[in-house]
Amino acid sequence: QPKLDPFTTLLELKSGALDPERGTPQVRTQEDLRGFFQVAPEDPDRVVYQVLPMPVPKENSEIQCSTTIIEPGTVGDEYYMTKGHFHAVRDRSEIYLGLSGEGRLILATEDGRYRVEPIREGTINYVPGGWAHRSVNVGDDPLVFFAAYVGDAGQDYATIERDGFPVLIGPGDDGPAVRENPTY
Ligand code: PAN
Ligand code: ZN
Repeated sequence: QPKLDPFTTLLELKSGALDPERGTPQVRTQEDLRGFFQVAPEDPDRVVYQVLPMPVPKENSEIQCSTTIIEPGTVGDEYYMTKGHFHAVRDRSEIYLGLSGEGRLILATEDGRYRVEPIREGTINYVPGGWAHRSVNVGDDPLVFFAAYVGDAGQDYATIERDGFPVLIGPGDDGPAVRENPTY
């Protein structure tokens, strides 16, 4: 017998809003990102990003999905970004679909290889298992994308909090600049 009933939710493509909301939005402030940016929060209560979930059981027979909305802004020399994570079950993969704004997706392996990919309206980023991933808003408007991933993937934030990513992205002379992370 099927475990779940079908459902339909309207995703507003520009804003990322879900109607009806299907779970409690997860709100991340500058304070929540302490230890992920290179410097301490400048305006601790300010919202950096929100994740609007469509929860299903966290099992590998299911597909988790959500929209992420990252506000424009910076802390120190870095653009607003997500914490970033490896999947707790390392080989679990994910797909991002860009909806609006301008962003970058930083991906990194545990042995230090990295890639920087674009996120904007219409991009589809494939995040293979084993690659940590962090999204960065490099534009002046909110960055919005939809994510779908294997249901039991889970998120390992601790490894990123300890080691960071090989590169950082912040404002440069000719737009967004990718710099080596001195503390990686
Ligand atoms: C995404 C992320 C979301 C927020 O749904 O969870 O963009 O980023 P952090 O989880 O790094 O705070 C995803 O990659 N899920 O696996
Ligand atoms: Zn993920």
